[in-house]
Amino acid sequence: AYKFWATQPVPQFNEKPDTFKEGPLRIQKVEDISTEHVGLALDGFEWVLLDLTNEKEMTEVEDILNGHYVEDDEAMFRLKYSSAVLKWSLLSPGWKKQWHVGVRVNKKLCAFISAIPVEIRVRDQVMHSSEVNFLCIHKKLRGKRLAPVLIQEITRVINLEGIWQAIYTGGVVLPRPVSTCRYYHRALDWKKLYEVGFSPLPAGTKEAFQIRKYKLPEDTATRGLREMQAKDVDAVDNLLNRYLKRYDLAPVFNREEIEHWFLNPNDKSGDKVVYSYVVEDGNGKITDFFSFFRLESSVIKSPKHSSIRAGYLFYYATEEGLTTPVDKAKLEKRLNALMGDALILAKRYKFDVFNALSLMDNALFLEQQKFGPGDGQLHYYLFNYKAKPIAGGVDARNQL
Ligand code: YNC
Ligand code: MG
Repeated sequence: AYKFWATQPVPQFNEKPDTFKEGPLRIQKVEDISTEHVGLALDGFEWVLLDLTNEKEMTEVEDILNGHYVEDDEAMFRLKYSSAVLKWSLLSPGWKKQWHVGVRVNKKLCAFISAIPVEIRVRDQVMHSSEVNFLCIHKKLRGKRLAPVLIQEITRVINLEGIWQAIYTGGVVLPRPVSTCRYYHRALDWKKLYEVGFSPLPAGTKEAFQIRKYKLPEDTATRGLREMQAKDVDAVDNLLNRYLKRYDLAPVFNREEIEHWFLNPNDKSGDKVVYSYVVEDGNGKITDFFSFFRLESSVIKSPKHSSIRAGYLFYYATEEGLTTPVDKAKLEKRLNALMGDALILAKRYKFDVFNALSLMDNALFLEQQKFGPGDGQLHYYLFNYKAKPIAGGVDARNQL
């Protein structure tokens, strides 16, 4: 098992994680990294770089992902990436064209893998790192050991930039998760979710009861809540980076990243990708922040609906979590107030469902806000960095 992963600088399953000495597994120099492509070993296949600022090439990436990317176990839904979402997630600060890697055969894009530069902190260690995502192989080319070749190629081009670590996630179990989260879902349009086969009708309940259960107020309740604006970037930068120190695994954002990840401009359709809110108190101080992003799923089998519009809880922060010591009851109350408002806003913006992972402080509100556990798990991995298991760690971008 794990013929490929056994050869990589990742902790293996036969090791005892509580004895891990934390740090890199392999030390290399840029001079030692090959400047030649990894061999493709398949006739007629060639490496290409995708220019995602070019509309035609962006469409090619959209097409391969929309046809062949992640599905649920029963193949009822498949994540659907608009160019606006892909621009947001792949053209983030410091992006490099060399990290948007494809394979073509007869000119047709048949595989893709990508990375963005990120700063990640594991406990006390802050690292210039990379986040690898959108590994995708055409359905007809599965099982041909192409994935390890793509992974080695992206490793090579990341290493050429002097970066030796990566964070990545997946639904599959590989050597060896540093953290594992569960997906939770909160119905906003229960009836539609029921019609597409996403939400069941629990035994002994009626449709009307379910619809009533998930009904939300029209208006938000938190005083001082408003949309985040450009003038809030410094305050959010400060608040969020302080709040993220609560966790053992977290990104460190710079100002430019705060702007990018939370103030993304509208796409052409006028439909925003990321929704960010702050709470401003009477003295003009930003005390709270939350955000969520939009990602559709194609409904593969329903005659009535073709897609689900999902909101994903992204980052949040509150001064209530930054007192010493933290008053758990106050934090819980505040997060419930904020998340209740996030749900109301998501409903207002016509989302069908609101998703969150069991990370950060989400355990404090998931149940109360009527989230239910999903089937899906998300495993977090670190490449070339051995770390003891981490609970509640976070890089929320990995939901993309
Ligand atoms: C996976 N998701 O175990 P062993 S997530 C990593 N991530 O290797 P083949 C995976 N490895 O077991 P196929 C993986 N899935 O022999 C499978 N593998 O050691 C391993 N699905 O290769 C697998 N996207 O080519 C096995 O497999 C080997 O043709 C088998 O292709 C797999 O983006 C895949 O779920 C996933 O498109 C591409 O099934 C294909 O089946 C597909 O025979 C639908 O591969 C879409 C999908 C994955 C989403 C994601 C994160 C990717 C992270 C990759 C690892 C990055 C490491 C860090 C590199 C940078 C380092 C620096 C610095
Ligand atoms: Mg393959």
